[in-house]
Amino acid sequence: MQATIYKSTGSWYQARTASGEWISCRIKGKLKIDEDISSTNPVAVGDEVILSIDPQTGDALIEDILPRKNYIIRSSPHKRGQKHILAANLDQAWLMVTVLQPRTSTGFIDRFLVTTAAYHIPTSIVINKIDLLDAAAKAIVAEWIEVYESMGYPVELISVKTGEGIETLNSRLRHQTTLLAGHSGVGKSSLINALIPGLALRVQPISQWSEKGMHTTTFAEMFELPYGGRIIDTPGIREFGVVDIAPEELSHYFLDMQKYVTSCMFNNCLHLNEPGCAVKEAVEEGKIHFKRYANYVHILETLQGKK
Ligand SMILES: Nc1nc2c(ncn2[C@@H]2O[C@H](COP(=O)(O)OP(=O)(O)OP(=O)(O)O)[C@@H](O)[C@H]2O)c(=O)[nH]1
Ligand SMILES: [Mg+2]
Ligand SMILES: [Zn+2]
Repeated sequence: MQATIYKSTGSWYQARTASGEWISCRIKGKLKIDEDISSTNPVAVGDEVILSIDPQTGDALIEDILPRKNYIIRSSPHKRGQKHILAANLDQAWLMVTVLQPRTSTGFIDRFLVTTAAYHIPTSIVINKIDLLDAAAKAIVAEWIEVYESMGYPVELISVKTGEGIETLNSRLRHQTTLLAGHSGVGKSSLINALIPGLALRVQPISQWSEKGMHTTTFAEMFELPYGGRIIDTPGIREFGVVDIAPEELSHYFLDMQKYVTSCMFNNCLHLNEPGCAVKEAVEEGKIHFKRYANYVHILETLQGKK
């Protein structure tokens, strides 16, 4: 029997069959796992699985995972080598960010965008809590819009609190499977509550002293949208480590660098100190934002194991 994984707690899973039946299941002891991926979670939300019923206990077991169309994977910098799949089989990813309460860094944004580019997942940036913006924060938002829209990432400005911008999101979610990711406290679960009447997911104010979220959502879970389509709520990500990308490939996934890399003198140019580097030239001429380049160098160093 085939089913889709809607929720994963690590020890049990909530699956839904094509006919709409909900089944809670566990992983079969000797499930064959894709060795190339080697993540801490072998089965992720969005996975299509084959279930069987154990004749002795009556438990539903995950026998097999069907090949994934795509997935988003990250590492935790504090647990070296440990990789985690956020979700699989996505049509798009939405990265929710905030300038205030909490502050999202461009380093975090760029690490996420590199990963979704590498797996060919269309990605948008959703800036929430625009009701809180003062003049300085508005300037940061304007800069993000300019930098990211110019390389093709849609940027949406919303406030779940006032409802501003929410209506326009519906048409972009319809009939799509969308992953919603971001730091804890940016308002992911609040947005899903606003989109699905009666859902009432738990939300919590951010901590007053640290200005950071409280990690309210603890497991990824997918929800059906009233107009067709599915959205995946995820636990807040503290740090998003880029994995499984070769250092010499990295610049191909920086959409603003992509068009310059073929003009570098060396075809294995890492765009650091090589002569005739078209990427560095574009940075010096202001065609690539210097912060994007700084984030590139930082990610490159982590991929090379220097950090
Ligand atoms: N001012 C303001 N507060 C908001 C807005 N959206 C959400 N919040 C508040 O932000 C806090 C965190 O919201 P959550 O929805 O729990 O955040 P989350 O991203 O799901 O957090 P985790 O589950 O920890 O990852 C709550 O107190 C919300 O009421 C907004 O547009 N403006
Ligand atoms: Mg949440
Ligand atoms: Zn170069």
